[in-house]
Amino acid sequence: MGMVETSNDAIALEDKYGAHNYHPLPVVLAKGEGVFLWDVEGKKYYDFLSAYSAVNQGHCHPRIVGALKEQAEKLTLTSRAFYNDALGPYEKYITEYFGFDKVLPMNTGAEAVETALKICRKWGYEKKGVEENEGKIIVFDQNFHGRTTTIISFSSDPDARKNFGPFTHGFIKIPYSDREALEEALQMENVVGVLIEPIQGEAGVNVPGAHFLKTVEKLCKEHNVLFMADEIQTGIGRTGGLLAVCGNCSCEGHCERQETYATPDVLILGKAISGGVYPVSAVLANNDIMDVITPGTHGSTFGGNPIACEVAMTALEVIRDEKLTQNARRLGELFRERMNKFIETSDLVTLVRGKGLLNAIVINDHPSSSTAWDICVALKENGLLAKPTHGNIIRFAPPLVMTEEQLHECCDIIEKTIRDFKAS
Ligand code: IF1
Repeated sequence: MGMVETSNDAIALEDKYGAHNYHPLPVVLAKGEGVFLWDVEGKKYYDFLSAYSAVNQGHCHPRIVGALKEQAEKLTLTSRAFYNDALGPYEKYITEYFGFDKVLPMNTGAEAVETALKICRKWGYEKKGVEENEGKIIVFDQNFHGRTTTIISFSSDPDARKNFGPFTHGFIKIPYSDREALEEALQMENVVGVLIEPIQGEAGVNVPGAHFLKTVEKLCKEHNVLFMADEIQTGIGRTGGLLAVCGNCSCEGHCERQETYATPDVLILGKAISGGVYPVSAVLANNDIMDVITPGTHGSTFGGNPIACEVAMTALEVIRDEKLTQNARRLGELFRERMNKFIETSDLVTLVRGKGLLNAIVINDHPSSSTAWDICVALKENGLLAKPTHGNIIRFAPPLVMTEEQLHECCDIIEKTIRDFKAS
């Protein structure tokens, strides 16, 4: 219904009728399956973005789409004015899956972050005894937590903030992965929480110091402050652990991460929690924190709807059944190994960094240059889709269902494209 004949038709329609809040790569996708995408003209691509880590389970995973279709023919939405038969089982499933007492179901990532901020403030006033409206939450430079007015109030990205004021007060911004700065900020009055991405995605896949997250956990405990982990992009197997922060990774037995495990007080999830099939997000916490939320203090029309519940349970089952966390860890190591070898021979790429299958390469050009973008256009011509984050950094994040053989083929494409690349 309403499909377009050509890619150019689609681009023209979006240009004329759609707000210009994005500058997409010039490719129009019409079909997705596993690690592959096809454009309107039928050209096939490897997906190396995974819709910013929402499609960890691969495009149109049959089990997840099946859950969507089955529930859609039964009951789609009741609102929370009434109970439904899907929400309770989902709440039990997801709280046991991640090891928390309770979940507050929402829809988008930003909504989940906003929910966590509200819970943290309310906890600060009602449990920690901070004076109402005086609560402060520590955040980090180069953070990305969404696009709502409160969230951009503590963004350090001028494009995200310009002319959207006035902003929400109560946030202290400090350098990422900086223990001294965190210790100093925690000396301040009325601090009620710390909000952190375990790896900063949009900032260019900034991986913190090995023990930094453990330090955040320890210092938050010492100062009776809530440690809130935004795992919307890093969670659900993406970084080679079930979560980037904490010990619930699904590798059997003791791996090298034991000593660096950190368990947050508040866990924020989104994106791949539904495998990219449906907007689902969630905030998890234990009873002593979540019980500040009482009837009428928070809500959402679609939050916890039956489709979201069935889709999310299936999407999380797939992560376990197909051992996608372990696959991400193994393939991530292979990818960085190949890229590091390639970097020795290329003066266009200076660095590869990341964890699991959330990686980025740094292009040896000024952040304001178009080189990273031009390389992504060349990659597209060669059948691989990726997009720069900031300026000269290209993020590489394929679906976690990728095979070793496919990964090597993608590395071949990336290396060939960059080797043949001539600055325009
Ligand atoms: C865009 C990237 C940006 C997120 C983390 C919360 C949210 C996101 C760690 C909000 C969303 C998306 C949003 C999208 C591009 C992408 C993104 F980091 F993933 F690349 F922008 F920074 N926390 N990230 O990554 O979730 O409300 O979008 O469901 O806004 O351009 P959302």
